[in-house]
Amino acid sequence: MIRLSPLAFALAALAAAPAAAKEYVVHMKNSGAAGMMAFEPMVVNAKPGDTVRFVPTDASHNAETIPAIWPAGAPPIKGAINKEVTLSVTKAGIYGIKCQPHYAMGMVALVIAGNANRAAAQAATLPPLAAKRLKPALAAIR
Ligand SMILES: [Cu+2]
Repeated sequence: MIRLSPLAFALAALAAAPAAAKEYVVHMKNSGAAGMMAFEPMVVNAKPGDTVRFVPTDASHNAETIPAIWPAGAPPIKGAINKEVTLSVTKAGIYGIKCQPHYAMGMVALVIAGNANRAAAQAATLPPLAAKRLKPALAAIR
């Protein structure tokens, strides 16, 4: 007869449990690592079930969906200026987020939770400064 220790039972239970959902925080800033007008961090690697909070650390920013970079069937987000908005990662795929007032200045972010919409995301037409910041991250998605 095989007897399992309590520790073995505990480890087996841990292995069977789904990974805990995580909450990420992205700051909306006038100046960040990427330069002027930036989401920080600019890229979040997440999984379905996670949430990403976009926090108005500095004034006059918002966070909303870039329609060309959004998983099919995932509800879009549109935060008001100076308001926090939370993205619930419901579908696997790539989520593009922009600050509407500073989109042309390259204020964009990515939440990468899979590659389901990779071709569309990589082909998306973006304002030049937004493309400059996002294209390297998009090109790295396999
Ligand atoms: Cu902004």
